[in-house]
Amino acid sequence: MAKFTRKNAWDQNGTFDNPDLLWYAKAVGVMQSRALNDENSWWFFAAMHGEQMGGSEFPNWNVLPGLPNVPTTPLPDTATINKYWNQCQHQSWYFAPWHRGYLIALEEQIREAVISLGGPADWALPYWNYLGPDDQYKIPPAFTEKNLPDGTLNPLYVTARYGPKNNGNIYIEIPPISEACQGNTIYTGSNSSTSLPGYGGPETKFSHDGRVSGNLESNPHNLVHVQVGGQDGLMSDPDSAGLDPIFYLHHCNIDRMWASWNVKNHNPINPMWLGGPALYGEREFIMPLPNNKAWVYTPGEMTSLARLDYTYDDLAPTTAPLLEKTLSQRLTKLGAKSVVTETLQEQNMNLGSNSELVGANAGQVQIDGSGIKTTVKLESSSWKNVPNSLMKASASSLPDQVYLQLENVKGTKDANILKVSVNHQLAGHVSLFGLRNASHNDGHNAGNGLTFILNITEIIDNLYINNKLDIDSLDVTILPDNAIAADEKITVGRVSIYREEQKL
Ligand SMILES: [Cu+2]
Repeated sequence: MAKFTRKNAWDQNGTFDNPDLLWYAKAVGVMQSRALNDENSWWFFAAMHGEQMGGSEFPNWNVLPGLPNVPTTPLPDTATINKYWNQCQHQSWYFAPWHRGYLIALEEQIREAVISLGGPADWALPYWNYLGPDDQYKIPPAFTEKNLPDGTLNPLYVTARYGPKNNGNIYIEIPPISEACQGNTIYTGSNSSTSLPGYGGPETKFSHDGRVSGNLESNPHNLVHVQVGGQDGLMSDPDSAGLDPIFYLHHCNIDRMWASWNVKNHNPINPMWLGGPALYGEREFIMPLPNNKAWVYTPGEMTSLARLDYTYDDLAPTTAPLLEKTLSQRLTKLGAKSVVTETLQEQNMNLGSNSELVGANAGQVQIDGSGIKTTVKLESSSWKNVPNSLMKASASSLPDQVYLQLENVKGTKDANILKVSVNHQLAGHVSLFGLRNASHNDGHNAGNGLTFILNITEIIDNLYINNKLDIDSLDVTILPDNAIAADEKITVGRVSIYREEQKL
């Protein structure tokens, strides 16, 4: 039996009647009362996720609005900063395991504070399951109360948290937010149930700001961040997100989804994933523990909840569609006589190794508030493989998958969501969480921006069924969810289309 069980924050209606939330609030207050240079402080923990809001001086939080009152002094020494701060892993296959270790370290700090206040010794971090039934899509009410039941200020209350409509009403929208990624069967790579780059993300080195998010990271993770934070909210940027106490309940749910996915599916066995970025000669994952010891961990040590001595009250796999069923449905729709009865083999491919560019637009476009439309020219010699594969589709000759890419998207703010359509059919929503960092010239990613991959296979199938695939171009529209400020510029380097062969 695991020592600690993480439970649903919406128990007791998500109010302070839920003891997990009341003790969390009080303990967050304890951590917030410590100085920035104290490794056990709330501020130090947020800075470990990230703190580079602009400029080059540590930490760059002086631009942040409202509660909590975030200190920017006194600083730890430079060696401590370089060892601990700006560690979070994004757009990477390390996303899930790095955040698991981060949550464990924060949970130990909070539990220590809970115990010091006379609370339960088995306190565990609650999760916010925004995809659960009834009112759970709303932020638990304990986070929006200005005061605790005893009348003191509520440390869970944050002013810079604006919600999807920027009016302070905090909830997430379903759709576009979904648990569809839970139907994936491959951590890195693709198959008929897993879109590129895979459930857990692409193979990377240490990736504090990267290029392509994995499917769990894209949706729900990135979308939830931006919808909770809204324009300029703490949650909308990785370099301020760790300051908002709801952050850890969001990540606890992402961690729970990963654990639930592992009931049926396995993590990478690649030694470079298991060993982590230290194997590339880069920074190791390291967290301060309450006993003033430093804890170094690897992704390989994060794969078993039992070994980490915690569990969740609910790890039931989701109802996301099974691979064989979806592929059979697709073949039937395309008119194939036979359906798939065997289980597909896993193709553990790296991004793009089995795909071919079939078209691109003229080049860089700038997104404005009313959205843009761009035409993707299709290269007839390579494009014709797509209708051919759909025509021949059968259980022994699988039809192609087709992807749309928004390449090298750059900008100065993370708080937006782009709605992408192809020939007037919705291709998907992408969250710009991480955009600012990925666009910095001094970032790890050399300022190349973010790249988004959208699976548009169903749109192409529908065009084929309606005899509309004999075409030389596709129209792509990109529409922002929120207004774009006059001083803000969002550009897309190129819009491209790829086909990917499927193998049995
Ligand atoms: Cu996050």
